[in-house]
Amino acid sequence: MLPDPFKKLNGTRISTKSDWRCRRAEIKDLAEKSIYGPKPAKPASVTGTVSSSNITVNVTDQGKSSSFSATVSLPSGSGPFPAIIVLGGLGADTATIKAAGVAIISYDPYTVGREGTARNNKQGAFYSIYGPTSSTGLLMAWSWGVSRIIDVIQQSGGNVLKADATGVTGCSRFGKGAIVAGAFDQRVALTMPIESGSGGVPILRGIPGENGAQPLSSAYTEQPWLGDAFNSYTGNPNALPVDTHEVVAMVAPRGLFIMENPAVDWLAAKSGSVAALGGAEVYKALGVASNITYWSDVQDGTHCAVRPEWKTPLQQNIQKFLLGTGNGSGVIRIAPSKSGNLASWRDWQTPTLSDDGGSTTGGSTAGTTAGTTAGT
Ligand code: MCU
Repeated sequence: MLPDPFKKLNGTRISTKSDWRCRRAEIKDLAEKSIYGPKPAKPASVTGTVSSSNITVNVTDQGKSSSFSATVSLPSGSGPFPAIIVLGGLGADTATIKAAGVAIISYDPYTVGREGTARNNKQGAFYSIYGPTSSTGLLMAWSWGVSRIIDVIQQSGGNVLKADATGVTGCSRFGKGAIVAGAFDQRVALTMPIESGSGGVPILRGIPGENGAQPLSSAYTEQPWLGDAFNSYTGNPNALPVDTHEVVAMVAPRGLFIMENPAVDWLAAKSGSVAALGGAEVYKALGVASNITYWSDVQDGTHCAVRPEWKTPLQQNIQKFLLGTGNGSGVIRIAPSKSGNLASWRDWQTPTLSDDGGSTTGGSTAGTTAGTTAGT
């Protein structure tokens, strides 16, 4: 059974919308401790520059420094522009994004957390500061890099890129990074993981029972994506104090567009649908069901293909959460071949949360940056 996202550690269930902020902080803590490893608090110093072609980031924390950069590609027209941070360059429909008037920030996550290293010798700009034996996995290191890019954009004065309209996307291993980046920084206005597979959106409890899905032990060992602490759960995800439906829910009330591929069993789209449906219950309880879209009903089975089915929902999500020009409703469109059943995974029901004047549930992009995880 999936943990009850509405039940606090003290055993009581939340009753108001603004209670979600406290519960989200609990989920954040549990997810760091058991799945991803800790995300350090905002560093002592972050500096950098934003130009029409480049973003530089310099970080100092705990007496150590490191730097990385990302490239910028502006759409036509005059700025400042919203921007989408594309992790790793795979799968993103950059033509549609730019045609919508949104800049692309091409971010190479490997500069911040390299692959191909042993767990006790992690490398990259994150580990130069927090140490090669840090227990934090690459996905969280990559997400820390996203947060530092947003720090620099916010400090830049907003002439080139808008400070309050940043999205994040990526496919495959970078889809795993995209959901973590959006869940762990409340300043991300639109989160769009693509075909993220095991260790990404799909419920961890569902993967052992899903035909052909990448086993948890494989996701743990293939690269140090997940935190070292996840080692004790690869054979027993039922012991986890959280699951990814709650990571999905951490994005609420902000924009979330999950894309999955039903043709490749390895990608665990059935467990992905359960994570989305479970997380959508939190969106519903907060009164923002229309802010989450899940779409796995696609024709082309090529991993990380740019797909025609996703073009319109991509445009609608951009309009609603980055441009502030649209109010499209969310869509849940699950491929029949990879359709999970939330009812068989939960023994909790979704409460009616009362309004209490809290700011946790801001409708689109406005008002959603407040939260205990902002800026970390
Ligand atoms: C879905 O993401 C991964 C998958 O977890 C790996 O097993 C496989 O090697 O690579 C996928 C990927 O990142 O493809 C680009």
